[in-house]
Amino acid sequence: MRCHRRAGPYALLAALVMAAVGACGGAGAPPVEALVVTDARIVLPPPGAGSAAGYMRMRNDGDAALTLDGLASDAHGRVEVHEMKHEGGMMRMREIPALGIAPGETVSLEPHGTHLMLMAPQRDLAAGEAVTLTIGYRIDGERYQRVLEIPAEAR
Ligand SMILES: [Cu+2]
Repeated sequence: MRCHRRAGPYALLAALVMAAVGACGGAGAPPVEALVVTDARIVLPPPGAGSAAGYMRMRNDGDAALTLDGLASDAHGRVEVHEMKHEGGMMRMREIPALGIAPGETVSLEPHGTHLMLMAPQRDLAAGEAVTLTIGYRIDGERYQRVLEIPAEAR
């Protein structure tokens, strides 16, 4: 149990209360289950075009902030989180190196918004196949991961 995020004059009282109820931080999911991913899909590029896109909802069910910390695909050499930015009248993609998700927050990765970019394909993927995506994240400096089978679909 890690309760050291609390600070200030009430820290000791809070720690005592939490020790009394036998839980750290209340009703939220434990860190190993904090990241909940739903509606995940991968959209394949046209043949030979390179990068695929990943869309999903990521929810933090825990009591502490969560930061993404490393993504990997069994079918790609590199996976990044990208955001879309207006720059000089054009939409450009930019990497978000460490996406943060607050407790209770849901981040939607969707077309024309923040998304995953699955780059440097290592094998041919057909629609209907699944990609094994590993999502690493940190909570209070500890590392956890989710491993998901995500269906690939044609654009
Ligand atoms: Cu992108």
